[in-house]
Amino acid sequence: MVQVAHLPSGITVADIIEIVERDGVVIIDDFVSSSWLAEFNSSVQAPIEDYQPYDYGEPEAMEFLGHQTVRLNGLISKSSNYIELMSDERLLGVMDHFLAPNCGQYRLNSSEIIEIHGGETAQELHFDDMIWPAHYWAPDRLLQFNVMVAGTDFTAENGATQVVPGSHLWDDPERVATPEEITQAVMKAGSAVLIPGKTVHGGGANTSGDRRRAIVTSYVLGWLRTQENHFLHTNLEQAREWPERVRQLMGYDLYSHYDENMGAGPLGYYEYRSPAVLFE
Ligand SMILES: O=C(O)CCC(=O)C(=O)O
Ligand SMILES: [Fe+2]
Repeated sequence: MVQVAHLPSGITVADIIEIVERDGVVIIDDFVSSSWLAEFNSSVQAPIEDYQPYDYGEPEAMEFLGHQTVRLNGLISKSSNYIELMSDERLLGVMDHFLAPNCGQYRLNSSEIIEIHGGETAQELHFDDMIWPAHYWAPDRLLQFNVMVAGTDFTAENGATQVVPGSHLWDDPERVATPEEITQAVMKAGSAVLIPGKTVHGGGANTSGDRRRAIVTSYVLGWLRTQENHFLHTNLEQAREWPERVRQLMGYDLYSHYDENMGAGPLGYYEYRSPAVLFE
């Protein structure tokens, strides 16, 4: 049976890259410490309990985003230790390899809680790059890269992400995975599954009733619009407290990148200058 490879937490960035290039997915066991996870989980518990189910409008959107699934954004404003996760050196090393060649400066695409509750059905299998037309213009260029840390154990019964190893290399965007090609990212709380934007995946069905919490961090090419509007989830006072690298990842900077293969920018002006002037 097809399975997702597991790597231990002390692994090098080069080893992570090798497996992601081969399989299009990898799990890193014990990616965050239990103390980090306990602190994060306690910070987001209240917003999760306050969550009001939202009518996303179209039935297809409801089906995709889930009828029994809590979805929240803006994690940097919900938990003070989220900064450590989004700027984790191992993750940035992986993004330097997979995203930087297509942009120069990648940034945070979205930060999400996806908590699947009992009775949720399996999400339609998909790949995340499909949301930008640029995927169809240049299908071989990676646009986005998703990292899901397990906030609770991910089990086959509580909705562990379904994933199709090898699908990142498929030529045919219409190809449908056979049941034998699909597996699940079963992992312990604190582990992480890495899923780049061309790999076919989807949330699993929750038949156990135990909540399945994912802490999602995704990165995107710096010249694409981010899925989450970070500027509405944060403000300048908060941004002044962040390290410069975090401000850049959050989009409080000027995007500008020119080399012999690619030019893009400047994008994201503040009064014709870099937003960096606000932090001097
Ligand atoms: O919750 C999951 O396991 C995956 C969710 C997902 O892929 C998505 O919403 O795009
Ligand atoms: Fe997805």
